[in-house]
Amino acid sequence: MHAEVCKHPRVRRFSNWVAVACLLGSSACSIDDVPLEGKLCSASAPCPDDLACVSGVCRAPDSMCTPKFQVENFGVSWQTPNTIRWAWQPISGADTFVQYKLVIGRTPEELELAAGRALEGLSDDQGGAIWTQDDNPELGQYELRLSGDVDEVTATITDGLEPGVEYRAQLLSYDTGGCVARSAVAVGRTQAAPVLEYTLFDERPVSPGRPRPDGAASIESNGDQAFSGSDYLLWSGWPNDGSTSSAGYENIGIYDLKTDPAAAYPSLDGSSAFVELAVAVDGSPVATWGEARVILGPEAGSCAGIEASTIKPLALRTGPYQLLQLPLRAFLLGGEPLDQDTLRTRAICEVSVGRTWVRGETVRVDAIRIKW
Ligand SMILES: [Ca+2]
Repeated sequence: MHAEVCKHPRVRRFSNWVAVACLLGSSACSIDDVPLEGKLCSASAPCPDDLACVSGVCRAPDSMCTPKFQVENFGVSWQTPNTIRWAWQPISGADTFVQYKLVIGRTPEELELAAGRALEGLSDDQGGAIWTQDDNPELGQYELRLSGDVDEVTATITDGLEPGVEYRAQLLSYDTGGCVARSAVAVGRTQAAPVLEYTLFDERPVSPGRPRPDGAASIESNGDQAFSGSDYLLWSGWPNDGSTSSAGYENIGIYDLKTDPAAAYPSLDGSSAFVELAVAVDGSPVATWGEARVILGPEAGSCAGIEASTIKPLALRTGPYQLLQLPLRAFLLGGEPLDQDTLRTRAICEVSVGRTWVRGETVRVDAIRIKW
């Protein structure tokens, strides 16, 4: 008759079992063991079997509370060799929202283990099996900031995944009542590793491209600041000279590339091709409305008369470099996905990311490639 008895679900609350257990003289048994719902908990002090440790407090599991905040249509919106973008639709309002957590695993057992740990309030390092707002800030927000509109958070990207592997994920939605709704389980498989690539920017010399924004971004050389090699693109942000009030929109990347698809990447496969770029934002860890853009010229080798294709909204992480992998088929040009014919006949003129940057934020971009 030790602690095990007191933590057994049958002795939850003021039951006779507790009294019996305590009368039998267990030193580990005291009135502190009851009531157990609302009790503080941790990895070393777990809740009894029928309660979940949610954010450090024992709570009744999902089946015993009615979630006030839920999502529907949780699923995969795209995959690349090392990333999967998961998407959903909230069906409840912002007033009941607390946060999302996304759990991911390779097997049902791994997923359940990750979900259990997340429900206990545990997390892991950047990436891993439990994704919270500490990994991707949008998971802590009902809507994206600085959009000028209401743009609900409906997607997040898990990166650092292995190529050609099946992953399953579940979205946990936390509400203001302390209840957690678990979405349906979605299953995706990362693409196989790419076999070919074409570099748009990494190290000097840069084929005809130039840093954007023109005159404000530069190519710097410092191995500690670069994602790979020593060269990287740097935009130092809005000048603190009163010329920008507090924030403004800008696209950061490389432009005037004038690629010739037939010469540079004749075997490009639009079904698997993605643009990869490393982006490091030094700024506030808040998910704002953003976009990635691939600008196309009218024909091979020409950027006279350009047209922008975009992925939006795209929330960027702050901190160390994030290696974005964005499928070319996910970029919309005039409302239609980029197709093989466009990619094989028209120049790529620009690859960039854009959003409203607050004064003081700086951006580095490196290692921009098309891979397929
Ligand atoms: Ca580089």
